[in-house]
Amino acid sequence: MAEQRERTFIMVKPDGVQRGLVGEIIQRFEKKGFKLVALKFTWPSEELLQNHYSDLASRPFFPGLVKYMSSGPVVPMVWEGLNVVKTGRQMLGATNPADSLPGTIRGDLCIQVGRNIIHGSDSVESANKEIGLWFTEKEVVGWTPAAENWVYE
Ligand code: DAT
Ligand code: MG
Repeated sequence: MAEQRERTFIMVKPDGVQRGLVGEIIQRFEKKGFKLVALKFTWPSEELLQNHYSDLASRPFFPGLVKYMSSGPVVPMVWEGLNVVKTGRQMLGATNPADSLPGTIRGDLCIQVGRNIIHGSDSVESANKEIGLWFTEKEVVGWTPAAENWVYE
């Protein structure tokens, strides 16, 4: 079914990598039942991040955001599944960890908005833009997990 092939762009930010939280974050999406279809480890340029966050270019925190995001390696990923964009955002928690509920990634693992460890697309349109920005078509891999029929009825 096409709805099960919705995709979202998730990225462990430099603080998440530096703090050794990559495995924990991947595990949450894996355990939920979502399917990993792309992943890399890369130190992004300021230019890529300016493009990634172009919607926020006029905000006062934009220069600091780009500096923080380009301060070290990140782990961009693409996850696939039913309602994965919306559910992924719920799994991340609110933008400001002070407002993120316990049980969410930000609610459990970080404290300040400027060090909130993870990015997740906010709509299917942003997901498509972000996936195209960070991955080539070939890097996004179509496959069928052995457990698929135990995740979806
Ligand atoms: P989100 O990452 O939840 O989609 P966003 O797209 O509004 O949130 O902002 C992108 C990132 O910018 C966010 O993860 C952290 C940073 N940011 C947002 N609002 C901020 C603020 N008021 N002060 C500092 N950093 C902020
Ligand atoms: Mg956003």
